[in-house]
Amino acid sequence: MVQKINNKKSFSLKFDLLTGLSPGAISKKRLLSDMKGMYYDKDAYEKIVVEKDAVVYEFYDLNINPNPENLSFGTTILYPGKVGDEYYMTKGHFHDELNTAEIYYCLRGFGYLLMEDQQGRTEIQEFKPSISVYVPPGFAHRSINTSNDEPLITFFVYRADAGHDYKTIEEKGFRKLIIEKGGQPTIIDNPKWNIQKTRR
Ligand code: M6P
Ligand code: ZN
Repeated sequence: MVQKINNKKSFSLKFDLLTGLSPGAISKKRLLSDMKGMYYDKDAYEKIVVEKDAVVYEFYDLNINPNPENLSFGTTILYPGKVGDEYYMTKGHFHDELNTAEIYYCLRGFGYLLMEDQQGRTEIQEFKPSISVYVPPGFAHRSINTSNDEPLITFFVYRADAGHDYKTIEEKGFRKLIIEKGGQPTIIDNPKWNIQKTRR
């Protein structure tokens, strides 16, 4: 287990502006096979995942001590691609500490941050280079890469004890999806939004 970074010592860490990768840390990778059930077009998913279990995104968890006075940060590199007409995206999550915010800063690429609170309110902000996005406390959040040929690279910061609650999103998904329609990113209602299960 990598030793948790304590609060006591400063440190610097490079994140490459073009690739988002850090020579000083090991990224966590999410492959297509980690995204089962996350895409609305199940047939397209089943077909593509057996052809090539591609890396959809990778991100850094620096193992910062999860206490409220600490901040966790890093980059997410979301690669270009689609499952059917749905763009590559992160899984999306609420925070275990629900009322904690998150900040994103887009270094490269184009896409959106899809957000949804427990009352079903949806907020969507555009990512493009130099844009920062504020995720209010209480909102689940998912990055979506709408470029066909370059990664969406964002830098994120959140309270180190926030934690990640994937359950609600894995069970129900987001109410809205962003798909490619007529060659353009298009927001649609999620045809598979699952209202049977209890909320978190
Ligand atoms: C962002 C941050 C991380 C998150 C990562 C991957 O970079 O919000 O906390 O882990 O995206 O997204 P997810 O956890 O939803 O797979
Ligand atoms: Zn988060």
